[in-house]
Amino acid sequence: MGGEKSRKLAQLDQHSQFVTKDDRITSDWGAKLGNTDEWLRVTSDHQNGPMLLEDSFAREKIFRFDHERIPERVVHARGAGAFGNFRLFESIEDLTIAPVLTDTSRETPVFVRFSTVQGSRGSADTVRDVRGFAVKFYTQEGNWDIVGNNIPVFFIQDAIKFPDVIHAVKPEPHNEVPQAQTAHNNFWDFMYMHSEATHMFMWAMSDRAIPRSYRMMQGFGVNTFTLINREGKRHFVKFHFTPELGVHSFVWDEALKIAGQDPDFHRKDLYEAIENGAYPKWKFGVQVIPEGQEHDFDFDILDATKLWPEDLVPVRYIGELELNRNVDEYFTQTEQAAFCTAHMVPGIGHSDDPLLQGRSFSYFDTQVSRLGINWQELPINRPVCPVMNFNRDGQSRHTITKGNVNYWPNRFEVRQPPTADEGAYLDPPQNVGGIKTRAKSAKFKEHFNQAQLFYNSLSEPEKSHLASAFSFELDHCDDPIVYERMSQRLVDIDVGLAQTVAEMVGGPKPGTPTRQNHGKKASKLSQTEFSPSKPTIASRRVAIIIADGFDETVYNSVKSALKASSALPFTIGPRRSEVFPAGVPKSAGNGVQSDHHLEGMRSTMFDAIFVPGGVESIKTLSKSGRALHWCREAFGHLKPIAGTGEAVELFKLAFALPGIHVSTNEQAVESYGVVTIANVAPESLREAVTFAKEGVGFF
Ligand code: HDD
Repeated sequence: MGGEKSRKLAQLDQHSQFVTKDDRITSDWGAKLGNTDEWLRVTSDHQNGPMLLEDSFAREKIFRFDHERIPERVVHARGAGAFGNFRLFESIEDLTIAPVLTDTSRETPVFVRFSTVQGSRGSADTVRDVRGFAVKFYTQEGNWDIVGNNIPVFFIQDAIKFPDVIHAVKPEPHNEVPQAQTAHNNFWDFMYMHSEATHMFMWAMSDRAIPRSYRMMQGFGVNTFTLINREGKRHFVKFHFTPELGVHSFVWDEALKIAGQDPDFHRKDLYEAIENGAYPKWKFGVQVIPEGQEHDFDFDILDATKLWPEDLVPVRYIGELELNRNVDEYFTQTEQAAFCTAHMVPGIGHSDDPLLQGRSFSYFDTQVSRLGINWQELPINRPVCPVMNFNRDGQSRHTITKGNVNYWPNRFEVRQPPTADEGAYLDPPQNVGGIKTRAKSAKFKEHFNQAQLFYNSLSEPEKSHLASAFSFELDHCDDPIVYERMSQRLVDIDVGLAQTVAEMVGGPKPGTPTRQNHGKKASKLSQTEFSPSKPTIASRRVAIIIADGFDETVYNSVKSALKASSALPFTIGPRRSEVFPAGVPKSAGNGVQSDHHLEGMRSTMFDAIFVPGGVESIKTLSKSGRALHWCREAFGHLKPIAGTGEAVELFKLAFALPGIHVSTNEQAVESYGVVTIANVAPESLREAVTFAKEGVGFF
């Protein structure tokens, strides 16, 4: 981030309080308190008397505690946020007058909040769900919010359906079950009854809904916005964020287990990466369609259940988003952060996308219920430019505005509306005609073409994961009408998929499709197309498993090689106290302090496993069911596994599977992601790390 504080961070400092040793406890009205541990009461040596209502210090403490919670977000309640910067490397002044998108000398401070949609505030991070990707740009012309997701389309076309889709996905009303899951009757009932959701549920069943990290997912504005240039010409636009680290997912078994083992996995991953200086970055791009060409497509460009295929409308990458600072306090910063799709700055505008227009009402309204009418005055939400108007008063108003008028026009001509030259927001004239009715244009009625396009464009492993996801989800639906109908619905996407799922979930043999698969594919829909520009294991977590008698030379060289590649090595031993290498007496100070023990952590917390040799160490690990499980589970989750020397024997035991080869000499052998070197030479160690880095599935 450099030494200099962004405008936003400097502004937040004005509202921050630092806790120091010199502080003394006071009441909220500032009076110093000598005892905050005992309620004032009538007492003697022999008897405890009643507590006194008079103790307003005690009452204040309890009263404040009683009111600590605010309503959680009705959707996207579970989330994590961080600060960063947006840098523009190419001006798009041909399209917009917004300096955030034209001034390449600027750095715009941002706050980004990632979230899951369905679960409540305390739910697990790794559930199958869409992820929110909300970006607040604190521009010098006002706050600009892109309130997006990691999936480019949405379940519904019209905002009026939002309460229905959210009621259907949230826990069922009679018993408030299940928490943070799509795997239940009501969700799939709605998906069937509402065929416009077909495209989106294909994405939601794909690997996109179980991201490895917030840092490894795309962000999309989803809705269609407009850009307005100096001539007042409008272009339709979609916003894209593409992660530098590539797009990666868990496998489902892993996501399920982590949800129990470490419900804060994504939150911690983001925090840890930023603390370690592995600042996540995304390229920022726009897809643009000039006004006048909006009818040239076989879908309506204002329909949020459709994407704009990149083969038709390429993404123009113009900037970069970097997150580089964790929040200081979760509540005041992440929980009180409030986004709104209506927050736009001059040069950026709405479109007639019927989802977007409804959203812009909803966000404003929900913030009032969560945070009160003066929510935009909260430090995290305040713009870095002046806010001047005659909106006044309301609960918890902070700003003291001096002067004796609070209306416009006024005789003093204070706070006049700015001219266009002074940077006023532009509403370019738009020709609007039609019939007032509750209907949308004809192209909104087509719901299957892009669902097929998405499915056809996936790689074979992605397709197979998708079939497994449907099989899992519909297995959790116990109302036959739900899984039977859904099995049939899939026929209209792909007959093979429908057959596999119907068989797994006990649906009827799928009938004839009402439409054939058009067979078309598009680029940039499969996540396999988003490999990092530079392959890297930076910020990846690698477990080094040891027991007493491990090979210290190998351990040290692999650990330092991993560190040199900016990976995060963790030593896992049979206990968290010292573990002793071969050839040293077991006395304090001779060993290695492990970071965790084999029972305290599981393979699911790591991206890769390395096991150094050592006769005694491998003997112990080979007898440990848990150690063997670590290796097998990591293998099952398709993780790179490497071992040297005697570790080859451990792997032979763990992976007694046909087709897995382990090395018997000094050559590194890679078989199904397992890298082994039996007779290790120091130079091959470097090779092992390089091997893992360049070839064996870290990316
Ligand atoms: Fe929404 C929150 C993303 C449709 C109503 N939404 C919310 C958040 C994200 C999205 C990322 C969390 C923001 C944060 O971190 O505080 N929502 C989307 C996307 C949509 C979408 C990408 C489709 C393109 N949303 C949508 C509709 C409506 C809402 C159609 C209502 C008509 N969304 C809300 C809300 C929330 C919200 C109820 C809950 C908390 C909040 O706004 O601040 O107003």
